[in-house]
Amino acid sequence: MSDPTVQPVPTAVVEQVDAADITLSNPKRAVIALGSNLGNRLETIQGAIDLLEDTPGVRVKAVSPVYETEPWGVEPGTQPSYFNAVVLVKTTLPPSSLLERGQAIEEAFDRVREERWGPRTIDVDIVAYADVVSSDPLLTLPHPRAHERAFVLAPWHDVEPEAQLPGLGGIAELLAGVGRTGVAPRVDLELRLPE
Ligand code: A4P
Ligand code: MG
Repeated sequence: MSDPTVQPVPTAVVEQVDAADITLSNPKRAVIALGSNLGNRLETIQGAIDLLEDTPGVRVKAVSPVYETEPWGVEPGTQPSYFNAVVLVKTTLPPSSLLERGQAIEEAFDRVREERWGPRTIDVDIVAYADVVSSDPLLTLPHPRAHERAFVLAPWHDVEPEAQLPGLGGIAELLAGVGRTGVAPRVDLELRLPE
């Protein structure tokens, strides 16, 4: 007779682990840069963070301080200053879906694309996804200009000082190389980690 204290082993559950389960139990880390220079910049960046957290398969793990930064890539004095921040996420979404979600969040804040590097309510850039390196113009990883931008490196460094940009080295060294000109922490302002 069988021993009633021995529980049956749920073999079916063990055997049914498939590729989707493996992805779900193996989230990747990604670094997302947020920038805004139109409208209520702080509120918009917080709204984008909250929408990221609301995304199935995305968890926001860290939110950087806010920096006020001089517009990069345009004539001085022709655009309002930016607020920039960086968030660290864990995600089960593949890079392409994370990009799509970022673009949907830009749409939600009525982002208008009229010119490259034009002013915007919100820009959602994927700075890095795990250690993926890709030159695909639709999603270049790491972001092709992140390593030369203090407005990405400074807030990222605050939340993850030991981080590396895949293929490009430590962000502390990269930040030391570019310097902090035009990038000032707004210690009077704070972004929240979604609950
Ligand atoms: N794309 C390719 N790789 C990526 C990636 N890693 N993350 C493609 C996000 N998008 C990526 O982007 C254009 C296309 O880039 C997308 O369709 C996507 O498939 P966009 O957001 O439509 O246009 P954009 O942002 O005007 O162009 P671009 O070249 O991405 O601009 P950047 O480099 O993002 O620069 N100054 C300050 N102080 N702070 C800023 O935040 N941002 C910019 C925008 C310029 N100056 C700034 C700031
Ligand atoms: Mg962009």
